[in-house]
Amino acid sequence: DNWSCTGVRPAGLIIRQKDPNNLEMPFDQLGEFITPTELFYIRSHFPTPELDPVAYRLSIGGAVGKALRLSYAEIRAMPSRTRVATLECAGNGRVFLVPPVPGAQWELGAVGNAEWTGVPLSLLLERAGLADDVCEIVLEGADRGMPKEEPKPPGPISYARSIPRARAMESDVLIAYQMNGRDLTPDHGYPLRAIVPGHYGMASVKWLTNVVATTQPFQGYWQTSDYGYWDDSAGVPVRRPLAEMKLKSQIARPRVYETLEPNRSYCIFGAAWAGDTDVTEISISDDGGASWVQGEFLDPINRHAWRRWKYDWITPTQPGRYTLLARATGADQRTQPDGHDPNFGSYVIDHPLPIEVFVAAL
Ligand code: MTE
Ligand code: MO
Repeated sequence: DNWSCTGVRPAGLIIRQKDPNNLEMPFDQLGEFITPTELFYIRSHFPTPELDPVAYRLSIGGAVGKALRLSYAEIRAMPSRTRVATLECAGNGRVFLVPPVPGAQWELGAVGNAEWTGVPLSLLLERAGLADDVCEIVLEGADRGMPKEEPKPPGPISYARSIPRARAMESDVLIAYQMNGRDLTPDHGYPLRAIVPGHYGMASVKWLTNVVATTQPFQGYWQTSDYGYWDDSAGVPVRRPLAEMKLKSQIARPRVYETLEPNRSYCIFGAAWAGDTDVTEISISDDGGASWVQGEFLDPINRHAWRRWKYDWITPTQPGRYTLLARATGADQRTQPDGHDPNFGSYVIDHPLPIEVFVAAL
């Protein structure tokens, strides 16, 4: 009956778009710390490319001393690192925005936490030798097509994103070939993908074929038109690329419109994460934010990985509708904002998302 903390987990994903594959995890199936690969959301702009690992080459070029072309076997023979990182799509939670905005109507499940194994990108960049004036590293995938939104480029383009040079040189940025101890699945980027821990998912380029060192900020479609926001902190709005995931928490159980027995114990269960700070506190409200209580974490702090949390709730005795909220606080004492910032358009839905439930009459 009360399965909220037991981790019962029927497998399966929800289709948001059939082709290309855009599927989300039913977030009420949150269980273990590591999201099983078969439950991990898939977000692809174009059909999954079929890449032959024998013919496959990864090019490292641009403003480097010595351009490299590496085979899959060569990459796999290099020193590797394994780390856990949470990936969240910048549009996760979009269905909660009122009025509705265009784009895949993600509920809570365009987020997951996996263990990634691969070669630190810094190792490859050190081998290639970055020119002094390199400011960014562009990551390009093998998938190509016409983007959906205006302004459209003159012809098909490959999916590409950049990260700042300093970030690219951090040892936790991986050219990954394994997810949860197995070779990447085709939808998750086989044979190789980037993993940029702490950044929204769009930075973790799948089917990675080109790494390009640039001396100018990259102006690609998914860096400027899409996955960008308006920064008006200087008084004049400036378009900037999305980067670090914002502090956020989500309730996995109960589910939206779940009906609960009155005056019973119920384990409210969820997860919280952040891109550039550690999550240190979790607060829960059962009255739409009028009052808050502290929940407890089930996972220790582990930079760039989420922390699952719970709160042992006694459901109200009064029947009716209740709005549950969860709000995380970071090590820097920041908390989630009250509402969505329109400067982020249809992205960065980082305010506490209301989960409405019903308490039945006795
Ligand atoms: N990489 C390529 N080549 N093509 C893509 O469409 N989508 C990005 C990113 N990497 C994408 C990509 C986005 S928007 C997200 S949220 C993550 O991949 C999703 O990774 P996943 O499908 O493994 O969950
Ligand atoms: Mo995304």
